Amino acid sequence: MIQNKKWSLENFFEVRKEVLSGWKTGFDEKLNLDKAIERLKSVPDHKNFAKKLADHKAYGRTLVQPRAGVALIDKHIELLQFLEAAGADFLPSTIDSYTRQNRYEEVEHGIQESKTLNRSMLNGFPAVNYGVSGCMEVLDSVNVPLQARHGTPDARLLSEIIHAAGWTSNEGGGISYNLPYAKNVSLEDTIYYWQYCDRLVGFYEENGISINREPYGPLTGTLVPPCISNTVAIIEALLAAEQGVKNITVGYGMGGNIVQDVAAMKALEEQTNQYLENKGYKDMLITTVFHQWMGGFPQDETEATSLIAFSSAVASLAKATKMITKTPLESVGVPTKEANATGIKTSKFITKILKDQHYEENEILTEEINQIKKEVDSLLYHVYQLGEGDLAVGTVKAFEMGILDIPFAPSKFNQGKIMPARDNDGCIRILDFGNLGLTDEIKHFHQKKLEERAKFENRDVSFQMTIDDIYAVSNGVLVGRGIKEK
Ligand code: 8ZB
Repeated sequence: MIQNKKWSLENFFEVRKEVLSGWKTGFDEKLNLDKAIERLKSVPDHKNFAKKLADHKAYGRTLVQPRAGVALIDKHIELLQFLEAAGADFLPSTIDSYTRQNRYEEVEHGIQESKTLNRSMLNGFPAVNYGVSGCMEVLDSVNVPLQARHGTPDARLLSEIIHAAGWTSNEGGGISYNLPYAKNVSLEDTIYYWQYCDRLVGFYEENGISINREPYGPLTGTLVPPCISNTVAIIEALLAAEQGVKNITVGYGMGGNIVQDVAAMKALEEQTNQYLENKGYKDMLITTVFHQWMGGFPQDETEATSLIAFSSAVASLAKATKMITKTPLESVGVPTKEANATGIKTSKFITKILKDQHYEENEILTEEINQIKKEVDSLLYHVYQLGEGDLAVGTVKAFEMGILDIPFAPSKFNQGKIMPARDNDGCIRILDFGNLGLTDEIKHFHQKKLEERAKFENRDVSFQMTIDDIYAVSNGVLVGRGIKEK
């Protein structure tokens, strides 16, 4: 059984041999760790992801970062330079889906096909096939920090390659890059794979190099109750810290009710720090990331841009350190570079305007913060109980039993029994608790909130509310009332 215990270097190096044999670029001499340390030390501070986050934590303006990635390296560099010029504070390289599934032969075909057709036949940048040298070239072509963003259950080789190339941030985690992305990969396996990725970062930290890690906050991006996503983020932060990670950005996907979103961000930051401290992890630097609306987008490009602006206002008022931007083409698919730039500019304009403002404390906000914290405490209490004190054991058992449960996740290692719905103010609540580890008091609170809505809409609390809510925002309303709004 997997345990939440820091890997010895000996064990890490043993597994590393096997990891580097996973594809031909894994044999690169640039993956020699002395060389990788040298390379990482040569990255200037303004291109170090962890340092830029640390510098801006107290600055006030929420920093913006898009998603972006194409198959051909020249085109990818062109794309990133274009987005940097549009104002991106951080750059990504969104990794293609074949790489995410370690299918490097198919990636090779995709690259060749893209060359022949002169357009990207992959939905992201295939970092593993380009190897350390290719990834170095990308970093050397831009002037802001670079992060790999993906959705990879086993990202060990990918992580080795990007960090050795000088990329100073990696997104993902054993839960958040498994349950929302895969069907058949066990949680025990992915926690193990991500312990490796975190131990690699821990190794670099021990050698004086600061690298940022970012658990993927929004999970399935569809009506995820804040207590679920915050709990997963805190677990992944704790698992990472155990392996020696020091600089962590915890994330949250916008829900749509302003009070609940601000409350979720505050609760997330405070409880992440609190749990890390309680478990004895020292010298941690915690920042936050707010994801612009992750659910269905309106097709109309101007409406989509409005939603991006609204998301930006909430992120700014919540004082998120960073925000991931969407584009006016979200409902279509992978965006053009122009649409991507529009997302960045729209977002950045709002974050600059709102730099000196924040959402004032008030009674409703405080209540919502306390509510979320209570729920997270209840879930984490059960996780630690199940693991008899071990977080990794507890997490595996909790998902097995549905004590932790992510709505709408495809994985068979997730029960998928819970059902969310909005209350009358648009806050995301829980309609069906499945087997969630929540107290009766918490359950009553959610039931009461949903009954208020049912009464207002003159219908029963039911799964139909969930369905109506899923489609609401793309139709220009937050709460799916089951009627056509004027
Ligand atoms: C879970 C994240 C989904 C979001 C965007 C989607 C969606 C995926 C790319 C991309 C720009 C890419 N996304 N791949 N955006 N370039 N290669 O991630 O549109 O918003």
